[in-house]
Amino acid sequence: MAKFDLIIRGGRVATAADTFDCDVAIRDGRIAALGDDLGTADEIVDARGRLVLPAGIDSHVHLAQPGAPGQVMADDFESGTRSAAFGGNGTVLPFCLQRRGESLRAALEAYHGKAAGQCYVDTAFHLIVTDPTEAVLGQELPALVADGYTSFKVFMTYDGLALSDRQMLEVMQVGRETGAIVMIHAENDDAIRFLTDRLERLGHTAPRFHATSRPIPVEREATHRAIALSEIVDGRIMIVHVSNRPAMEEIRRARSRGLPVHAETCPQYLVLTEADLEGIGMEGAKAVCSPPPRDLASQEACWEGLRTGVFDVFSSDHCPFRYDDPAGKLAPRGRSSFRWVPNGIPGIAARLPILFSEGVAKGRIDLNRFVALTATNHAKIYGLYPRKGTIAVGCDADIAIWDTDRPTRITHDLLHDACDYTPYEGIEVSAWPVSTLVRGHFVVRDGQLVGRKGHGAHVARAVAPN
Ligand code: DUC
Ligand code: ZN
Ligand code: ZN
Repeated sequence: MAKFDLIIRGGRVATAADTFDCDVAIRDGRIAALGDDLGTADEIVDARGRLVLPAGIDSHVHLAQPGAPGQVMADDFESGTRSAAFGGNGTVLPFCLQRRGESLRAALEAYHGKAAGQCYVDTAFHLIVTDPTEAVLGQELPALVADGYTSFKVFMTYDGLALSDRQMLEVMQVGRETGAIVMIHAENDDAIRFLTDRLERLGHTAPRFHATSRPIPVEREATHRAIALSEIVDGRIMIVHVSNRPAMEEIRRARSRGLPVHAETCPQYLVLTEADLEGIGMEGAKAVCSPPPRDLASQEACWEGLRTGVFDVFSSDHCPFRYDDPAGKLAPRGRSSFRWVPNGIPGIAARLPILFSEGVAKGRIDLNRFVALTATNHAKIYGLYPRKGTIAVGCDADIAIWDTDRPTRITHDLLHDACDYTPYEGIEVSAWPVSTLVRGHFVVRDGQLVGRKGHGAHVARAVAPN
């Protein structure tokens, strides 16, 4: 009998700490040995000339999330996790949205129902808290943390989602007491409403005014306030989808005072700008997300933040809506104002090739930082480490095999999601994750889907150490 199930032979392996040439042996879904001459295996995969990296963990994705009336998210768990696998990811963390009046348990049951048997890669849910009742705060959240749902998201804007400062404090206090991390969508709701109403009165309704309605101070103020609230309860927070330098400065200042403030940025803030919201008719709606893409200086700031550690994680914020679809972006609710365009863009498959090509290949970040930003730090912060997020003996064999000499023009058909466009159409990348393994099984192999729908499992998470 062969010693191992699979050996990935001859590749260059990188973790968040080291880069080394070795073979990777897998048994029963886990990494069983690293080294040379590891012995026999049922299957040997030749990875010479390839990079062998921890599969990506994308800790910010929206799949099958209910939205405003008439809006339908393009990806369900099947198409979303399929696209994730084509983009080199082994685990994704989608949000489970509590609707007001609904219990979190009921919301979770519905999400598990949608995901069961549908996933190609592993999943773990964050909980979006929109209705922090006494029962939610006192009973449901602590019990759910104990069950392995160790992160909550709260919104400072959006009808039906936004919490008051008091409510944010209540949720953060539960985070403090249970060890869960609270993720924050930081934008000032009143300022957005004020600006949106004014723009509409002036007849400024084209998609490009989405950015005008959410300028940088809207994000900076809310980031500052979220940090101050977390300081009051001494809680650990993650500021998600940070788009610009002034917001980064708030985070940097908080860290320099020793506060446990984490931060995330996303591909749209590296390669898109406000100009992508322009275009004929509603074309710019394809780039409508919040916070909006900014300018070239903001892109540079975000690169600096990735390099210097302001950002712990780089996620896609995959939030897919079709464009030419009654439930999508073109004519939301039959109207053509940016106000009604569903906020969010797809990116689950494009995230890693973009960061690798623009970051590692162009010398902005090194390979080990790439691994930290795309896998290891997600696992550490969200309680999946050391089971996931690195290549070491005993870990789940979640691995992406990369061709780093593969000039590719991103087109929507490469991404295998259920959207009808990508905002990254036409971007040239130099590398692509050609194979993805989840717990030792190929999901994508040499660019072909070979995995079994249903192989992806839900993973209970620990509370991460401070
Ligand atoms: N916030 C997100 O996290 N995703 C998409 C839209 C939004 O506002
Ligand atoms: Zn958000
Ligand atoms: Zn999001």
